[in-house]
Amino acid sequence: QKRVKGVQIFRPFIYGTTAKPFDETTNPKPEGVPADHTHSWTVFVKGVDGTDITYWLKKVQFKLHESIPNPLRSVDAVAGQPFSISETGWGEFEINIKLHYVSESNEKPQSVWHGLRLHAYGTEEERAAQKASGEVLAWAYEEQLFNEPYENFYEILTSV
Ligand code: SLL
Repeated sequence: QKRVKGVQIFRPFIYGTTAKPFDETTNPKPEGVPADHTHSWTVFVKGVDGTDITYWLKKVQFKLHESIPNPLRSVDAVAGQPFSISETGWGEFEINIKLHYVSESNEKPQSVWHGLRLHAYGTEEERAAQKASGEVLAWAYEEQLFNEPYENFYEILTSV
């Protein structure tokens, strides 16, 4: 297996959370959700503008707060779909997001940390905009770097 020397391939992606307060009209609380839960939220890893990233990303593990049942969640790739987990809760916490690359890459998994945001944050204007939209987004744009990829993985990366 040979590496392609002097080559770096970047693939953009987005990870983060989207949270919504429960509200009788816009986001009613589903049956069975505990009384102290105030929000529904989603944590995800996805391509930019719906771009497929499953040709380089095989699996994502989300490590949630230990107060949540089954805090370690594993999501396998489905072509064209985001890797995501949806939950309900009451508190903010740090989520560990572990990225597992396709086996052809020979890359070890890498993890990033992301702070779940339930409550509006930022400047007064930003908070007002979030309240008006009914959602709190905490999204991060990232670029995955593949340094000197193996030849067959280089083929995969560049044939999309
Ligand atoms: C805090 N340090 O005190 C944080 C912890 C934990 C949030 C937040 C539980 C949801 C469930 C939940 O929302 N935990 O019971 O499924 O703010």
